[in-house]
Amino acid sequence: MLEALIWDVDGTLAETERDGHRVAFNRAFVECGLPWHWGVPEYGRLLRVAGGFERLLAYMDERQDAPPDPVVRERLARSIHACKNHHFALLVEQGGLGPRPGVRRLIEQCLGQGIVLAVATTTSRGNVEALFPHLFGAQWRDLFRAVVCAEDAPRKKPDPLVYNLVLERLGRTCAEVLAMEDSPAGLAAARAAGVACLITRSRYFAAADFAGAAWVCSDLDAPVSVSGLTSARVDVAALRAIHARHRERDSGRAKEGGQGPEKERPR
Ligand code: XBP
Ligand code: MG
Repeated sequence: MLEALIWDVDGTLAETERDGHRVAFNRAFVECGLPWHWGVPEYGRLLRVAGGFERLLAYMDERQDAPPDPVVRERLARSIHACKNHHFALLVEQGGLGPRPGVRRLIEQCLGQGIVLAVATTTSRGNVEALFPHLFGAQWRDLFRAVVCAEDAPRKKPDPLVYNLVLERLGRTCAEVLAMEDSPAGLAAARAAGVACLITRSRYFAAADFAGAAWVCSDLDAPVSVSGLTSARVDVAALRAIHARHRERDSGRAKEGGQGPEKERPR
């Protein structure tokens, strides 16, 4: 039985990467006096690394002009990252990073039908606190039973830590919840925690392979047809049907002893 929905943030609740974090990183490079710049395609490549701090370290590994000393490198990454998050908050204030289609509607429908909501994100807590008032209003904290961020879960996605912490705080088992994600790392983290995962493709992962997802769609306002249920968009009934079918398949695979990769679900 579906009891809770766990939301990823970046790319799932809002398209924050290309015009948010990426722009903020570039402004931080300028402010820190660094001749670095992340264009749209390069940032898409760097997004394979979850976590802005880890992404900076991975980038420095590629740069001849990065400090050779690992301690100096880490200190530099921390100061760039803090500066970046300051610029991200300013960008959020300027507007333009609104919720993705269907997000507000589905959140209201879930709350109205007793589905508990939570957040499992790799992003820094400060970014959630900057973004969420603009997505959900000043009372956003009332919407989510648990909000687990980078500071709570230092091992970033695809590590399942963030999902396991949310399950613990909700007091729920992995069989009772559904994750909403946009990236392969997010899908892998949810699946490693035993959680069924619905994918809403974000810009940077429009063509990614999401084998193992319970459902893949372009966004939450896309039609759903699953187990005899058809719906004009992803609503609570669709979530329940997607979750139930995935649990049946998961238990079926467990009985056969196989973990064979599933075919990606059609839109
Ligand atoms: C996506 C990430 C984050 C953001 C940047 O998080 O990987 O690192 O790109 O945020 P999500 P930070 O799990 O919400 O998709 O710089 O704070 O890490
Ligand atoms: Mg994401």
